[in-house]
Amino acid sequence: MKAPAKRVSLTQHLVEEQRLNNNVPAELRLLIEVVARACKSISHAVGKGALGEVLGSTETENVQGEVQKKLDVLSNEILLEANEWGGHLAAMASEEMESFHPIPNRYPQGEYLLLFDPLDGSSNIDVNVSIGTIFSVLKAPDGMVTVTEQDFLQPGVNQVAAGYAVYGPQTVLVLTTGNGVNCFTLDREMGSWVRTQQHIQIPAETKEYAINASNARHWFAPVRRYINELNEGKTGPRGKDFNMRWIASMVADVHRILNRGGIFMYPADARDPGKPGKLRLMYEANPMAFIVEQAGGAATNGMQRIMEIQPETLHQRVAVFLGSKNEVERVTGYHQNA
Ligand code: P6P
Repeated sequence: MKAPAKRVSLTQHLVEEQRLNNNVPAELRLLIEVVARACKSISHAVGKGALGEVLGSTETENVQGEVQKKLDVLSNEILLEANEWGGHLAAMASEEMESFHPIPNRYPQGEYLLLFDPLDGSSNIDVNVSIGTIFSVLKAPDGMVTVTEQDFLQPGVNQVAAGYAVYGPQTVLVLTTGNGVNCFTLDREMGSWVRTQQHIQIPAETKEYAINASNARHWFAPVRRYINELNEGKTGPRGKDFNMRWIASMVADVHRILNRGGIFMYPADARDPGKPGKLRLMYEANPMAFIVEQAGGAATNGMQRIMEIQPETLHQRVAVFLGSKNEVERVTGYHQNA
């Protein structure tokens, strides 16, 4: 009888990464393991649903002016409490908090900055559709003593790690530390993350696209041209039919694209010409761009690589086109040549 494949845990994977690529020093390994443990706790809370009295909204709004779901607040608290004491972080920033969260004086300050969207896709919580956590890791600037917001404002190419968890039919954790993308599935019986996919590669070609089509009348010309060509299918310039998916949960849409190709788009549009898009650069677009590029895909704001954008504010928004390289390059070309 064939012996079962050896299961590799997240910890073993991180130790192997350090040995092979010297890109996961002990403090970073601790950081990633603490975040992964916090995602297990969030998955547990999410999984309770109505039984856990965690559904529904609070009476508060976050810095984005969005009504906070109870699970938004709980997930944020889980990540803050899990990461405060370990000595690996200098500070944290979250979609749910206006300013960054310094490590309390009673704990040692580390050399990393952690940014996260604690629960992405909140509008799906109460209807039992996949949601998730997105995180990005930067190194604090050399010589930094007291953290300021400016220390967070680094381009995405400076990320040393990025990942997301999807709380869906399975709970999975997708992670890059700069040497490819791996996926871990939560073994709920053992409470451990088990590596289930190695070096994921996004197909360069695809027949699937993701965009909120209800905004079509607001799109600018390059997006209208690109989507119209997809919708013309075999009879149009693309010469093949395309399919559309929109889960309204970035983690779920990106996970599908990572596994079978596709392009995810949240463009700027005429509703608010001064607003470059809905998604946030520092803790949604940058980590997802890092993961997608490490998986052989591409990620732009329509004009340039997302990871080369120099941030100006912690919660700034950005247009997002990411996924299968050939499609992202095509729609980016339409913008650049508009
Ligand atoms: P819309 C969730 O609120 C989110 O930030 C992303 O996860 C998702 O892709 C997008 O917004 C959905 O936006 O406008 O379609 O509801």
